[in-house]
Amino acid sequence: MTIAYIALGSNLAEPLQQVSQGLDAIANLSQCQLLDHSPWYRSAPVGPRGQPDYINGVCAIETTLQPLPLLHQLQNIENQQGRVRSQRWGARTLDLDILLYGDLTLNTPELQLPHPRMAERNFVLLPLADIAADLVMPDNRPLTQLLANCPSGGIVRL
Ligand code: A4P
Ligand code: MG
Repeated sequence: MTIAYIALGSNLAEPLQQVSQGLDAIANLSQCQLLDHSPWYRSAPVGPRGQPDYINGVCAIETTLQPLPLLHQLQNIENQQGRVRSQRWGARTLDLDILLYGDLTLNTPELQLPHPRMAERNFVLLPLADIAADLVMPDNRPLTQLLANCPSGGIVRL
């Protein structure tokens, strides 16, 4: 059993409904148990301008799935909720990223762990801290340190 943290994000087609439905779908995955989830946040878009604000949150699961099968299950959920990949960092109905899988560090083209951009993103770090305040990264940096070094604007807790 491994504890993994998953980031949820949406900025299209009723985002709050998309992330809530995504969370339900994660809770229903086989070999996964939902342990906890954060409140939802509204955040200004990072990436291409002119796209709507995002709804973001984080959940914790305990799983016996290996990292790649877990990624594929999450991509299935994204696809079921109408995800179309057109532009990198562009608007999307649902984005599910694996932030951490235990203390595993992985650097393959298909999957990088921890998620390579999580330290720069308050819409990931704040909800993560809501459910795992004492978390320490695989490289021994505490989450509190990442948060202290991350820009703090453009985000509201719902
Ligand atoms: N991939 C590699 N590592 C991972 C991982 N740890 N978890 C690969 C999930 N996927 C991972 O992702 C592209 C590829 O990343 C996948 O095929 C997978 O093999 P994608 O979901 O198809 O495309 P993407 O999400 O547009 O790309 P990317 O680079 O994951 O984007 P980010 O970094 O997730 O950024 N602004 C706000 N406010 N809130 C947001 O949630 N999200 C993004 C997306 C941009 N701006 C945002 C938000
Ligand atoms: Mg993604």
